[in-house]
Amino acid sequence: MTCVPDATILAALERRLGPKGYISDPAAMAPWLTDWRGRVHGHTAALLSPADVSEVQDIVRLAAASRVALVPQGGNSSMVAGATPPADGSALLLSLRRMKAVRDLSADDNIAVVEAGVVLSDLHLAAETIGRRFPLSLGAKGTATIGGLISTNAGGTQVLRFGTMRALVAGIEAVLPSGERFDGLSALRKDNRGYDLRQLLTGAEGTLGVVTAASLRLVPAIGARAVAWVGLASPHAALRLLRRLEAATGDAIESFEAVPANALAMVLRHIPGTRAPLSGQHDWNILIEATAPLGAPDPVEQLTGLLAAAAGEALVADAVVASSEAQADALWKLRESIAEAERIDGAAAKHDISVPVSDMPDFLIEARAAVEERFAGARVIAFGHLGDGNIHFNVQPPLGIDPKRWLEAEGPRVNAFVHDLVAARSGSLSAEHGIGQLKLAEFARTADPVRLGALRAIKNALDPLGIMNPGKLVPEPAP
Ligand code: 2HG
Ligand code: ZN
Repeated sequence: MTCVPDATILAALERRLGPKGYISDPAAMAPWLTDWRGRVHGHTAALLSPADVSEVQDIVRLAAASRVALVPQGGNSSMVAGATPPADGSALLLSLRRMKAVRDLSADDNIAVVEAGVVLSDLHLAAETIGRRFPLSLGAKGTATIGGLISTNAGGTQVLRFGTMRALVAGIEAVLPSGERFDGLSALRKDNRGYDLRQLLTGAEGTLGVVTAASLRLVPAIGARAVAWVGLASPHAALRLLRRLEAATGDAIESFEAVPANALAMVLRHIPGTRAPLSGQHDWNILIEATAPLGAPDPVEQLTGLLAAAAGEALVADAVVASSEAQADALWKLRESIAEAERIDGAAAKHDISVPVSDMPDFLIEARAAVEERFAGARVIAFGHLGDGNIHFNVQPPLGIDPKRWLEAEGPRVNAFVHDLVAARSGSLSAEHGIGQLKLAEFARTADPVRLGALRAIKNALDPLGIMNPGKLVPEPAP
């Protein structure tokens, strides 16, 4: 059990961190106390914003001595309220946003060493300055921070070729729950000294310590890219197209993102400046990005030819390949705005699920029909990372019904129904957003007890006082 922070620890923290690092003004804290979707509201006595690792160590030491819980936070764009403190004020919020130094960029090592508060789009720009690229990207790139991306093992729209954050973390610096600094920043390509602490801390959602910096893998800069928007009849046709494009282009295909007709319509309705890329309506749309290294032939011609051939065989109904960077950006905006458009559209039961890639087309058709039959009027918006077998299978309330009340009444049943369909295909109820607090109950309900037991054993070994982000990721054993 942790303790509510008392006046003694608050005064000690205020002394140590000074006015920039210790914030207790409710108005200044307010934006960081509600999750991105506005579903969960937290409360805290203070927002701690350390400037360097030694300040993080002192915060953790003081918290451990008083058994006060800490909730680490980056850009506050968690989809599962993983960085929102509890409503009872029992935890302190630990923001890493002031720690935003790019400590090193090495073209020889293909490595960037950056602090946890660096925003993803700033890392993209920093890598460009040495002719390299950081290949992970997602809609929230302007706010998501490296610490948060690591702590949630973020995915995004470029995972197909380079993997999730896990594959890109070459080294980590973290403050462990004891207050000790773990220096694992050395970006060794080979290192077999047993359990990999870098990987343990990646995806740990701040429950095993505070990630303060990381060494991240860079890849060669892009010479040119081809971005296409394809209309087709089914997810089965889409998957066949993906495999055909991969076979023809080697590893040039970096993104293969599915956008059903209803998701596209929602973006066009809510996001200013967007317009439909194809003249007709298609049940399914795919956003494809293919890249070529510097000096290699432009991929536009090859992708155009491959899509024309696929259209000749009726695999593709219609397609457009962007003829300028501005057009390519406009196509990407359609895909990257879905989450924002859905947020504007209203509350939904969100499911970030994965099944084996080859099962996903059947799952999409069958699960949608099953949900719509079981929950009359419910509307399924299922979009995302088809090439990774990861779809955001979101369920909107029936029209004409108070959405909040419907979700309160039916949400838990909808979640269980969808997650059981996923489990029947040996899938995961969290492909990329993590467990946080919003998936905790369903994780506890559906997870193999062996997995839960191992998770709890690791958590207890590293954080015996339970001060690191309690109530997230690791379900409590049933009483
Ligand atoms: C995406 O792929 C994000 O756009 C958000 O992971 C998904 O809002 C969602 O459900
Ligand atoms: Zn996603």
